[in-house]
Amino acid sequence: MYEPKAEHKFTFGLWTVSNVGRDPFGEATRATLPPVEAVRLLAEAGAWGVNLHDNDLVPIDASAAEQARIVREFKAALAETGLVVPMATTNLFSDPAFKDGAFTSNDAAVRAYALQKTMRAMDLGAELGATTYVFWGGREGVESDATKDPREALRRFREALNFLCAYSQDQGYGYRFALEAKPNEPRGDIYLPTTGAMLGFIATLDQPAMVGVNPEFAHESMAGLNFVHAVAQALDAGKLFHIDLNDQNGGRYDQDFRFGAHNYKQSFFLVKLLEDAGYAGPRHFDAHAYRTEDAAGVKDFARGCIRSYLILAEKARQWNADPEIQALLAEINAPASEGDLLAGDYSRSRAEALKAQPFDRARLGARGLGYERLDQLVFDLLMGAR
Ligand code: GCO
Ligand code: MN
Ligand code: MN
Repeated sequence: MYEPKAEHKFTFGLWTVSNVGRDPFGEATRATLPPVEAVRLLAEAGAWGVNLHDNDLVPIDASAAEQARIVREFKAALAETGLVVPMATTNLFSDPAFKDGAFTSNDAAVRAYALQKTMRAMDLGAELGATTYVFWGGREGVESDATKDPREALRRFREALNFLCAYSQDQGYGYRFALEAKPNEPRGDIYLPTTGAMLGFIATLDQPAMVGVNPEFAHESMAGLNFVHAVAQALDAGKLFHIDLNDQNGGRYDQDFRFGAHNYKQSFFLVKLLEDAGYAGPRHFDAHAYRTEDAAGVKDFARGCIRSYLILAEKARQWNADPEIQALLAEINAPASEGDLLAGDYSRSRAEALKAQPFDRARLGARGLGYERLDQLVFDLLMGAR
């Protein structure tokens, strides 16, 4: 019942299962997992695909010959396991060159290097078959606004994306870009901190149709926002090109927990939203195992992400088929006793009729909505008491 299928498009970043458990206070707790082994682990865990930053696969200082060998071995592992690479991205945050940003750095040479590194990473991604290219501007921010004019930063970021859209077209790569927002960490403040901000920014680009978003559960949660609403807005705008699934306990450090680890209820409504909307893109997990885990725990983590999603998808099906729940929903959305006053487009006569319509305000305000009963049914359903 909870078997992953290709149609679910479950993917993981190479960096997720290869995370060695290092944090700002402590060293690695696990051995580095070579990319080829990560692919095998993901295949065993039931993944459909694997995504990567350029340097997850090819070290930043690798020679051309080393790159060729690494890519050859990686492709062999993909062929052996059947995994695909639907998404690629650039590491524009680890190297000290990017300490003050990549595309928004004050240093024009850093900005140029960021463009070069991204074009090369796009070449690599295209070679591996990726069709989505993610932009997460982890270092695109400040600790102090004394250091950078935020309007100038937006202008620089826009110029870089316009250039790279044109590069993708010029090369015939057919990429769709997906912008990933995060409010902070590693910078004190990161520009364009939410999915909503990204959606507004996309409209200012040369080729907005090529660009969408990659919302992440943890990131919207860190900003204190409702992730389900952010994803709904992206869907509504036709811009949900990719999604980063994980979990997070409120506005803490970026926890990147296993999907379903913390927010059962929001995760349920998220899965229900994606399933009901017929979202056809990859269901990508951007999370990592607790620092306490060894290699076996990492596999438990990957299996857990997939299993939690599938269990919640099954719960969403139950919700949609439950007569009591559906009756309550029908009641909530029942037509007004005055008849359908909202049908049709604007016309002067409709406006006049609506202005003249008497409303029993007291009755509207006094009516109980039954939401307590409905919301308790969510709990009952999720806890298996239904
Ligand atoms: C983070 C981000 C990253 C990005 C990744 C791909 O908070 O570290 O979520 O994991 O998703 O760099 O762009
Ligand atoms: Mn993250
Ligand atoms: Mn992410």
